[in-house]
Amino acid sequence: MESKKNSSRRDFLKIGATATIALPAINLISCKNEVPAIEQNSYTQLGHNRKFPDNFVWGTATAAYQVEGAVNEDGRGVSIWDTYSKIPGKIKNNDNGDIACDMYHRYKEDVQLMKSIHSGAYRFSISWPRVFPNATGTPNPKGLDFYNRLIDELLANGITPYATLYHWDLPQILQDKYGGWQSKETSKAFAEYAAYVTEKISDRVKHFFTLNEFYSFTDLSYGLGQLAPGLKLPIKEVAQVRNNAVLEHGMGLQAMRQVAKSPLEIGVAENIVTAVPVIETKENIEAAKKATRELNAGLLTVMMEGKYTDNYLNSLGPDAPDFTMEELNLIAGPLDFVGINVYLANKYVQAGDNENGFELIQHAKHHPTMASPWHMVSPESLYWAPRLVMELWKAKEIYITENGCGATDELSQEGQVIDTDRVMFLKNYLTQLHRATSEGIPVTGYFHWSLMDNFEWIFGYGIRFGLFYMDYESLERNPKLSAEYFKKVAESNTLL
Ligand code: GBH
Repeated sequence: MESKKNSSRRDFLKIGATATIALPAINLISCKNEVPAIEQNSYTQLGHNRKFPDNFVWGTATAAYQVEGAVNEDGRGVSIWDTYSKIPGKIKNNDNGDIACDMYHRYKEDVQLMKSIHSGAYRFSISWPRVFPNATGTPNPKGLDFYNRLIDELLANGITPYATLYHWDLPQILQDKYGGWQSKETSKAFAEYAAYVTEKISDRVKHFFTLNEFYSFTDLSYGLGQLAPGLKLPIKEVAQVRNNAVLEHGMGLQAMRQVAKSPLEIGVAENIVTAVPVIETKENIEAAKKATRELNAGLLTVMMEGKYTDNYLNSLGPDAPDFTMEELNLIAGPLDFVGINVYLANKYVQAGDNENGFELIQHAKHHPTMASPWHMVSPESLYWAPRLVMELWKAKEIYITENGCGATDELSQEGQVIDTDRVMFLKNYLTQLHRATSEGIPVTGYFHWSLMDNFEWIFGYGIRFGLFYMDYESLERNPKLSAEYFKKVAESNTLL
């Protein structure tokens, strides 16, 4: 018989077969409203339409090195992140991705987690050194098999796979032989790998991202020394690394189209430098547009326009990269959509009485941040980033390929994670996304970063980005309150 105590608990979050968390009797959390009740909430009464467009894609995202673990299994080669994370002092607590979430073995359970929160799409990345342990040459069939199993499992559960071909885990051999992205040899190798994977999986996967976050794996990795391989090269070399990275994207794109089994949708997943008008006047909006173009000149702008801006080349002067017209044409190969990772307003902007027509404004000293020190709270970024991409480059289809926040979540003794910070974050950011879609800005889908807590690069396992809490000892996954929030939004396709 159910004890009185249990039956008085007013709610259970039923998320997946493995995870049911009981909520306390007190009315702390309003998750009782079933979906139809949404129609009666105060916003609809006020006449606001809180629906997202029909067929809006609600998904979750992860990346290979951050979740898979199994780094020495089935013939996987070494990546620069294996090497870098083993250098003492580089990663908080000297954590590494050897085990991570062990998704390599637990992917079936994880697909059920997705299903349980109505994540209708899943953005994952393919580990290049799993598929080609030596970067090129003879593929390792067991490596690709893992992705075949994962894709089949997703499709069997009605979840659309979105594959990213590169999320920073460069085969170490390319770093050793050519200095990684310092050489166009790496761009060529990527095209070979991208074509191979596309040929093998494009019978089932229709959406691809070439590379994730150019700025991170170029500037932050080769210029500022923060991410693997941790180099601090002079600006001329960094500008060349950027050029090689966008070239790699272009070469990959071309190679992928040639081998595709059916028409594919291919795009990028770029952490656009987001400029937000500090006060939304006409002049400041115009300024934010100009700033967006210049702040992304070496990466997204050249991919969209097929040329570097005059400002970019002039400001680099003798440090400008070597490139040819033919390369520029490849770099600007047509995309089916633009994917942007949006976490924050990197810069606030106002109109400026200067040559550029804009001024960048520093964030105030105590501008609030989420748990990651870089993560300035700025929900308007999720409106302005897609709006300016649409206005600047006439993008017809835009995906938010990542958005989310880190927190120092804790599992209570009752097995709950009440992450009010993440729920607050999501409500505010999604309000701005809704503003965008209701104005007709063509955002097709939203991928939450991340499905579950994982290896947060140099921050190790200390900062958690998941909708599911990971117990790194038992590898048990537990839904957080934010998982419930995501689920309700996704299943009703409505802002809550
Ligand atoms: C994304 O990067 C990544 O694609 C993803 O893998 C990652 O887990 C997720 O976001 C959360 O971070 O503190 O000055 O060294 C988001 C963009 C670029 C933000 C690198 C953090 C480090 C800044 N990131 N940046 S710093």
